[in-house]
Amino acid sequence: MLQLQNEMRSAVADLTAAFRYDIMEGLSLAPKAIPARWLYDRRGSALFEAITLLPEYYPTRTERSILASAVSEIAVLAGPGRAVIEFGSGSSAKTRLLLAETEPSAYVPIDISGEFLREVAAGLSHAFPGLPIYPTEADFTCPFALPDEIASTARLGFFPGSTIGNLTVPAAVDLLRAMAATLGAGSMLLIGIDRIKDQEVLLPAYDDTQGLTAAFNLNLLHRINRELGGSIPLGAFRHLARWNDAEARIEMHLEATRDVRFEVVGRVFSLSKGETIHTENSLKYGRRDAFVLLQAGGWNPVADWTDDRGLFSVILAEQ
Ligand code: AVI
Repeated sequence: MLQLQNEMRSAVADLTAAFRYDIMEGLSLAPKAIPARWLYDRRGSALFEAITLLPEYYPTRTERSILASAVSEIAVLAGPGRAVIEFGSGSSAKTRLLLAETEPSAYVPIDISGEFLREVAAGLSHAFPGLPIYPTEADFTCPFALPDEIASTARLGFFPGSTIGNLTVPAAVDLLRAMAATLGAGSMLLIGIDRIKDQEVLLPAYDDTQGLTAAFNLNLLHRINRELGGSIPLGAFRHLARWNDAEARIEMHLEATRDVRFEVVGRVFSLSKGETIHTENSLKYGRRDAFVLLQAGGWNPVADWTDDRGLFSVILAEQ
């Protein structure tokens, strides 16, 4: 018990130190940029969940409807008896679809938040009473071990939501390679990847009329003030979403609406009016770009599915 408490305390201390480091580093860059992972504190995660329900935010419901119509084909291609390994917070609707159809031998949800994992596992064990579930608390961007119980079981990795799009291309390739190494020879990967499309569809998805995406982005400044004792005047910033065509990505920024100076951990930072803090990239991929990305990451596409407007891709790949 004491050891667990000490481990939890040191994990929290590590996270706080990493947050402080990334913020101080990111605010010192020119142009300023902060890694997107810090958008997801408790409030940020709740706001993101709310974003996925917005009429403008097409990825979640489009991916879900693609999966609903493709899942029986996926089940045939993957075959029964695989352990399904889900990377990141299991959005239960999509996971349930997959578990219901693919006759898995086990389910391994992987998430950095133990609390979240326990909730997911409890919900799913009611819905799938005979299915062994092995919640695994890990940062899947770093090397980690799968549970011993599935040591000799064929695996199907599941990485929905186009989370891969929040990484730069080299980081995405590294992650896909790490997944290939973790899942092992003979494994398959089912991945959701958002597509390049018209700005008329993309921009509202990242700058909605209800202002939820703006609140999600601005929450980062609240977090810096609260956790690092910052003095950032929140009213001096606005949410900005823009399409970077050369990089095929939506960028989120926090733009200074006037010249502004503030302190974080005793250091003074300043921005001129119009200057921004870059807070997120969401890369979009054409069909062939996505195949090339997967191949560079050690995965050969076997089949892919899209919706009738070609907004989103679900791809099944093998090693
Ligand atoms: C989590 N990720 C795939 C979302 C996206 O679409 O890039 C994060 C997000 N940012 C703003 N809205 C949603």
